[in-house]
Amino acid sequence: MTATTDATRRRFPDGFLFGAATAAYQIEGAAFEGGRRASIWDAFTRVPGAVTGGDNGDMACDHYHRMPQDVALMRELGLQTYRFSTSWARVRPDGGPVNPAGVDFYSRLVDELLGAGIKPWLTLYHWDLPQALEELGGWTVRETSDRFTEYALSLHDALGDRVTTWTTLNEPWCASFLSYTGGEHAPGHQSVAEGLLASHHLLLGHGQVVHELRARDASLDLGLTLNHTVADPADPQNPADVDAARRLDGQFNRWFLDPVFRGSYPADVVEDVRAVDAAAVERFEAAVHDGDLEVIAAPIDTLGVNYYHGDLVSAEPPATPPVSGAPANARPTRSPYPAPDGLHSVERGLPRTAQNWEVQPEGLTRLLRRIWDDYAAAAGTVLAVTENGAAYDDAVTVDEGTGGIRVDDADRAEFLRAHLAATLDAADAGVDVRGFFYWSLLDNFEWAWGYDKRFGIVHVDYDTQVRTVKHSGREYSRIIRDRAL
Ligand code: PNW
Repeated sequence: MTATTDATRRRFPDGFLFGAATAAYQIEGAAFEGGRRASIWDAFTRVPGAVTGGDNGDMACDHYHRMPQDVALMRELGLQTYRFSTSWARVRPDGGPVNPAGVDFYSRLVDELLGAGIKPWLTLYHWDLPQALEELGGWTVRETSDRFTEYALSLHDALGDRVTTWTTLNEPWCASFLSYTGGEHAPGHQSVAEGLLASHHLLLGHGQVVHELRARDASLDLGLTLNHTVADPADPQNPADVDAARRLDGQFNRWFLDPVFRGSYPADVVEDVRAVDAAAVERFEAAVHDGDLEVIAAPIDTLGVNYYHGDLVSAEPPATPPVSGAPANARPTRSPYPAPDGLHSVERGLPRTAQNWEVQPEGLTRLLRRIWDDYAAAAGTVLAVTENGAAYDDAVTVDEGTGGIRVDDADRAEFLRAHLAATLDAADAGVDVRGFFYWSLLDNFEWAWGYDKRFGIVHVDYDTQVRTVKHSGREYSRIIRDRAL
């Protein structure tokens, strides 16, 4: 028996939704089946040194062929909602005409979920741009925003009668700066100007889709998901460190929050970037047409908040730099920040995950409170934690009794519990946060880290495709059943 009694347990608010998240390229496999064509990730995974182990998503978790069993597993876990993404390269291969087989897969997924009593939470863009569109300039060109809108509308044609929650973009910071400036993600470019242009065209596509879907059906729950950091100055008394924290917060958080909620890019960040690359800012400013920011600032119902960890930053390089949280792949990358000078991470002795990401649950409480106070409350937008999770080197043992395997991931269960508590702390402080999605349901293709890093509450054996619920999955199930910590 545990010491916790019913009276001391913390309950989640009525209506709070518990879920898990995945993304198409990370789990589906069947990369060239059912009419699907190449996405930028199919191309990028073939670039030598881009992904740990040379891994790719050709097979991944084979979810495309195992979807009904995977939904049955979600029902067994007691998930109330499932956040998944649709693959643009499956639905409109090459960015062109609709592929009926691709749409049909998502239609069957939605029916399967509804049949299991699980609410579908659909994300339109989780990074798998059709390679044919990349060859026309990808997100650096404005036309891609229009192609994105057509793609969204074709999915709404097919699923709009059954799917009510639509997220346009997952983490546009990753899809722009990590991909077109840092080069760590597809398409692997390393240009300040391209990162800026991509961020604008992603946001423009988001705004256009919100306008179009709203016009079709005013009852839809529309929004986007951003990833955030919590930037703290190493020495709060040192103005240079305080300024470094401002610049990191600006380039990571406010670059996306300000246009969506306030209809303008943060002027201080524009000037920071201009100081290091004036030509890039000129190209960006020319790409922002009159009226774009009104489109981008279309009111949204739900903001998805993805949180993994914060950053302690100093203006000067610290004596002992912390271990990097990026994969040590052979292909060189650069900083994803357009103005990276004087931004140095400082070690603060927090526990770390297998990716060297810090474990910092209280950061989630502060983040939710800050977004609520500074942006969402005034706009009438509610929040949901659309991703939070951790990679650990899971110890797999054979269960003598069943002959199956066991994964006793106490570290991940503790991570989950601590972040659920942090979410409740924010709710107690008055933040309207309506749900939590663990990342991820399944171990899967972890982008530049390949299959080397496992985030799942369900273990996947990549040789046999056998799924095994981990200890953390059983713990999550219990929490969902009790609606309490
Ligand atoms: C997010 N970074 O990705 C994504 O939405 C998921 O697809 C992914 O699997 C999950 O977090 C875990 O990584 C990120 O380098 C990938 O800062 C990399 C970074 C941030 C988010």
